[in-house]
Amino acid sequence: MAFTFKNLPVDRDDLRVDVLTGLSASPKSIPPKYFYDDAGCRLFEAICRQPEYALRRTEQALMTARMPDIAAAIGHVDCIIEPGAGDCAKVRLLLDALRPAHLAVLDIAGAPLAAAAEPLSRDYPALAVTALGMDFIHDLEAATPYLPAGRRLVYYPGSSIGNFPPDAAAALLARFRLLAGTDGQLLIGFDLKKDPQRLHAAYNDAAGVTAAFNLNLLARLNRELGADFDLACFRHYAFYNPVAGRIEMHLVSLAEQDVMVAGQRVHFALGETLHTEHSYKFRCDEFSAIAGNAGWQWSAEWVQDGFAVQLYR
Ligand code: AVI
Repeated sequence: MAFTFKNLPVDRDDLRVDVLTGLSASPKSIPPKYFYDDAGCRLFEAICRQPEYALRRTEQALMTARMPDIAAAIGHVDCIIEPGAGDCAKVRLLLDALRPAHLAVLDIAGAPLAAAAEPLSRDYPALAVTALGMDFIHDLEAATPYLPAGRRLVYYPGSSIGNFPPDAAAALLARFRLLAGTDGQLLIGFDLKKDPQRLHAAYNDAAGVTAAFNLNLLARLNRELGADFDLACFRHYAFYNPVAGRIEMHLVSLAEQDVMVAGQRVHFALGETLHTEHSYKFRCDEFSAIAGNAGWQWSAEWVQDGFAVQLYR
C-alpha cells in the first residue's frame, strides 16, 4: 500500500567534533553510535551469527514462541513505531500478529532504512509504511507530525537501550511517551544479568568478530577523518563489570604512541584505554524501576534464556 519516506535534517551528528572531544577527555572515549558505518553494520550482523553471542537469536526465539501471549496482552493497535529500526526485520513478527494499519520506522541512516522499509508495504498490502530518516535520540519531537492518531505501540527491541548510560536511557524512555501518545504502549527487549562468564564470552568471541567490530572504529577514523591509527597497536578489551552491571568495551594502547586525527596530534600512553561502549545488563525489576521513573506502567513480561521483553502502558 502507501509508502512514505522523509529524510529529516540531522544536524547533531558530527563525527569530527565528537571524536576530537572524546579523545581529549580523560579517560578517552568515542560514542558507540559511530560503530555503525557500512563495515560496522556488516560486522555487527556477523557478531549476531557467532555461537557465543546469543542475544538476537534468543530474542527472536522468545518473540516467536510467546507471540500469541504478547499479541493478546497488547490488544488492538493502529500504529507500530520502531525507533532505530535498521533493516526492519524484527518488526515483521509483530506485523503478522497485530495487523496494524500503519507502521512508522525511524533511523539515523535514512537511505538504508528506506530500502529496508519499502518492501514491507509490498509484503503487507493493507499497511501504510512511513520511514523517517532522523536522529530519534535528540530530535524525537520531529517525528510526531508524521504519526497517525489512534492506539500506538512503540517497539524498541534488541537491548539497544543497554548501550545508553542509565540517565540517558531513562530520558529516552521518557521521550518515547511522546511517540506513544495517550493510551500508547511500549514493548521493549533487553538483555538480562546472567553468568558473567557467558557475558564475557559473548563480547570475546573465538572468531574475533567483536574485536574486528571494535577496531573498525579506528579504521573508520582513518577512512573518514584522515587519521593514522595503526590497528595492530591497539587491543580489543571487553569484560563484564558486575558492580556497574555492564559489559565495558575498550581499545587499549599497546605502546606509547602519537596518532594524527583530523589534523590534531593525540597522545596515547602505554596501556591507556579508549572506551568505546557500555552494554548494560538488567534484572527485570531493575528495568521496570527505570521505566517506572520514566512514567511507564509495567503491564506484562516474558523471559527466556537470559533475555526479557516487557510491555508497558
Ligand atoms: C547493539 N547492541 C545491543 C549490541 C550489544 O550487545 O550491546 C552491540 C554490540 N557490541 C558488541 N557486540 C554487540
